[in-house]
Amino acid sequence: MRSQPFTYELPLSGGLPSVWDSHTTRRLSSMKGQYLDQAAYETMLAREDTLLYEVYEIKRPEAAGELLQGISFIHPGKVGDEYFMTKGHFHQILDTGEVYYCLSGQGLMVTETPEGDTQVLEFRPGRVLYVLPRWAHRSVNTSPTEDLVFYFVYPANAGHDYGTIEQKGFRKLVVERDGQPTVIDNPRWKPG
Ligand code: M6P
Ligand code: ZN
Repeated sequence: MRSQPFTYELPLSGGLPSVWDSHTTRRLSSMKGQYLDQAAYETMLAREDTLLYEVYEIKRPEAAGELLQGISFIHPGKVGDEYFMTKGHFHQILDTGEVYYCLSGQGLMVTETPEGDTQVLEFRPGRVLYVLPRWAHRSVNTSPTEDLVFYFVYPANAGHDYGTIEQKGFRKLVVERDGQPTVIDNPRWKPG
């Protein structure tokens, strides 16, 4: 791990960073129960365990004061009418935020608090999205053809809490309606 201040390149066009330490890939099989159209999910999975998104990260100690950063590529596609998206998470240390900088593509970020406030932010190249502490976040690629590519940075000790979202999902979903990305209430979301 680097022990001196360092630099690296992030292509503004959305290409690979010039350095990274870990490359995480997430496939359809890791999203069980997350997509609304379960039949479409099963049919698609039976055909192929499609690659949905990839994260390149610069390793840092998971210590207070350090910042974790990297670049994510969400590939284009849909499961039924619902666009490819990240699992989404709260931070384990709930009171920690995150900054995203969109490099290329188009998409939406679905966010919500444990109390049920929701907010959907739009990714555009050159736009910063600031996720407040306490807000769960999921990134959705709404382009039919292009990757959604963004840089992210968050406190290295924040951790990922996936459990709540895996069990309950997000309150809002992003689906295609009449050819347009549309935010709908998650019909399967239940309080408690
Ligand atoms: C962003 C960051 C990462 C996160 C990744 C994928 O790049 O928030 O910390 O891991 O998205 O999202 P998820 O972990 O929810 O699958
Ligand atoms: Zn996060």
